[in-house]
Amino acid sequence: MINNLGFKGTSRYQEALSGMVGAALALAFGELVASATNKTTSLVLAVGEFIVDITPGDVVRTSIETLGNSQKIVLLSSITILSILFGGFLGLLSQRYSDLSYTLFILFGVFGGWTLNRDPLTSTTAALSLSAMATLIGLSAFVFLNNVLDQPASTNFEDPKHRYADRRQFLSWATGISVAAGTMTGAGRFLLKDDTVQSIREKIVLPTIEEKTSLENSASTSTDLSSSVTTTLPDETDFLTFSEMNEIKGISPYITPNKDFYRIDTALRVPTIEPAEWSLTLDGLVENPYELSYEEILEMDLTKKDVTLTCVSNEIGGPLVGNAVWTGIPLSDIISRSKPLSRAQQLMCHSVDGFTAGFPIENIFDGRTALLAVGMNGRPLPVIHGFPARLVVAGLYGYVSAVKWIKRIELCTWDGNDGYWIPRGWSKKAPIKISSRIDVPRERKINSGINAIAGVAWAPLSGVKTVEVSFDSGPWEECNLGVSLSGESWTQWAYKWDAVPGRHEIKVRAIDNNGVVQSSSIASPAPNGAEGYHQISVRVV
Ligand SMILES: Nc1nc2c(c(=O)[nH]1)N[C@H]1C(S)=C(S)[C@@H](COP(=O)(O)O)O[C@H]1N2
Ligand SMILES: [Mo]
Repeated sequence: MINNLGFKGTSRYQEALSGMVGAALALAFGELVASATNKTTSLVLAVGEFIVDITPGDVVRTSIETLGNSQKIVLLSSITILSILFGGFLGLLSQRYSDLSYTLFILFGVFGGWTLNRDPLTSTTAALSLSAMATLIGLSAFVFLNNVLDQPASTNFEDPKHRYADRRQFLSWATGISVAAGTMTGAGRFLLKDDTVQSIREKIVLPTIEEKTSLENSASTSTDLSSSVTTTLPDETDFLTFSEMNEIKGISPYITPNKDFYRIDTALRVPTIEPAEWSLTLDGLVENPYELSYEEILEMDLTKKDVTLTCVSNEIGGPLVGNAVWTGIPLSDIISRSKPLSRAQQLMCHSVDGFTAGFPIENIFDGRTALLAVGMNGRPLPVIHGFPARLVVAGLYGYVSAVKWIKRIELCTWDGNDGYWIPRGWSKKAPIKISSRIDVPRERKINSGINAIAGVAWAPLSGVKTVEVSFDSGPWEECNLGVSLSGESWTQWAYKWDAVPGRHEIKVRAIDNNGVVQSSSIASPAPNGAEGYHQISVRVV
């Protein structure tokens, strides 16, 4: 506003501030309602989901597939900051074109509501009411602060003291509303309903399952291996026991503890599902569509299998792989009961969060482990790993099979039915490639003399037959292997190396039980998994 002496009565930053505070309040209200009710996603998250969805797969394929927690935080903070900056722009605009700026503010709210309505976990009613209320509250604060700004502080414009008084009043309102916004966001975090599901989960006791072999005892000594076993102990003597292998400092334990298991998903908000309100639907090209409740699943014939799960985005030597004991129902049982039509080719699996993945129906009848899993390492699935139920299919990358928070299995054809990642540039079929990783030594500087070189290797479904290491591009030398309970899980390996001073390059490769040697060509993760040998360089002193 221009006063009669030609001075601006307010500074630019104050003008911007009114819009920023309005936007912040609207977002904060969204956070509060989302956390307190668990019936809707927050506005910031909904916009984040929209951005993740529209980002072209071939541009940032890998970074989105492996959208890590830190990237999620960066995304959500950027949205928050940009929205508040946009509010600032509207604030500046409002000084000249107030109607236009208020209209844009409302349109911004409509956009938020629209993204919210796309979110599979939010009902249309919830999306509409939350966005309408957030917009109204934000806009009211915006208009109100503008009015405070516009109030002539005094008729005596020459007295600077009065202008300060005016500004002080505005600032205290702006601060007050910002504090309210902060409190709302904080209170929302405090109220988060996730705890309910977490405590329900903690009370669940999975039915005990018949132990199958004697391997169990040797296995359970050093890690929490409450596993069942699919094969017998190999009789070759160069196999080391679990405890011997796990004694090597720094090697990945044979069973990855739940807390260390890698996590990959597109979920900006982890779905929290109460088992009593959940069911799994089987439908599509079937004669007998039906539903299963959590309770019914626990009463069925549960089995335990150890299966290595890995992400297609895992780089050579990367951390996105783990081996766990999964408790669940064979998918073959569940699918047979639905009586698939002969036209059915693919199992399209849907998560409550909208994620989908599809894989060949043959894979559940070809003898491999393919489970509707409810347990991980003897405990109900952790919430981030898919509670109450997920799929685990041996030998297939996670993005085509391992759907977490599953709610529906739809039988369909290959044509015209693609899982989430397929249009984003990843292959439709994705068997896990033979791979090996060096875990030890973790340090890049080691002492000369006897050192352990050790790690893990996996080659589903046939299993790892041999692991070899090569020093400074010299001949391949055979390593000792740890016991692997089946071809579906990884194998620990170790090599006793008499290190001589100097710089050395060490690389590793695996050979599977069919004699297939791990590929030496270099391939990046997209479109169907990385290839190449993991190599480290150490300095021996
Ligand atoms: N609902 C849902 N399930 C999902 C995904 C996802 O984004 N959403 N990602 C898949 C991918 S790409 C992988 S590698 C595995 C990872 O499972 P984890 O997080 O339990 O290790 O989950 C799969 N299941
Ligand atoms: Mo993945």
